[in-house]
Amino acid sequence: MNQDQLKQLVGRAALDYVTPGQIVGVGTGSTVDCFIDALAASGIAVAGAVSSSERSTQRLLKLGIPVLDAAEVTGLTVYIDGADEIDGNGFMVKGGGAALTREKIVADLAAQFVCIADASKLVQTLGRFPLPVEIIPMAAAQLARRFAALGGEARLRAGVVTDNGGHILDVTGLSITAPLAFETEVNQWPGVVTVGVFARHKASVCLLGGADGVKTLS
Ligand code: ABF
Repeated sequence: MNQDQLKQLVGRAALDYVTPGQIVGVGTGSTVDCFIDALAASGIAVAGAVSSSERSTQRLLKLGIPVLDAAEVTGLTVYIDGADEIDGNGFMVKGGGAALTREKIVADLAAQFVCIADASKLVQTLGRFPLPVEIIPMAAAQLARRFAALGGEARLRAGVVTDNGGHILDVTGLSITAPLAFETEVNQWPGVVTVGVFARHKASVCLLGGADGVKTLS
């Protein structure tokens, strides 16, 4: 199976974590697009979705799935989202789709985070994928210096303004061996809106699509 077929496989597999009548948290990206399409085709009548991006919102609405604002719920049973990298502990790098801030907000509402990914996303150590960081533009130069002190090279993602009006730094050259400590440290740097390490909000379950089908890591 090619990567698209693997994304469709895990998108369908995530339906096992959705029950009729509930409100589901929905992430962003091409794998999540497969989940949204599978959900719409499944006939599972969810009460609605809390979405992590305009991209996912448009897709959900087009397929007839109501979208609620995060402020309208007090919590979610499940949040379904992709990742750019995931390690064996469920720690992730996310943000390739520039939606990391709202993804973390919606993940924070959910009791369970189900990550759906093709096997190419599984890594031993996070950092091979350029780490996305949503920032306040005026802090860009100082944050680049801070990442350089950690061995990273930060580049502004050209032509991208997030749904929140923020800019994105992509940081290459990092080896994130302690994701929780790294996320906690970088979160405190002035000008950082969201760092794309999801360790405090790690995946409780990962559905990994590979040649042998879907592997469930938890
Ligand atoms: C999203 O999933 C983003 O955080 C991440 O970049 C993306 C992965 O996208 P795709 O499923 O298209 O590989 O949550």
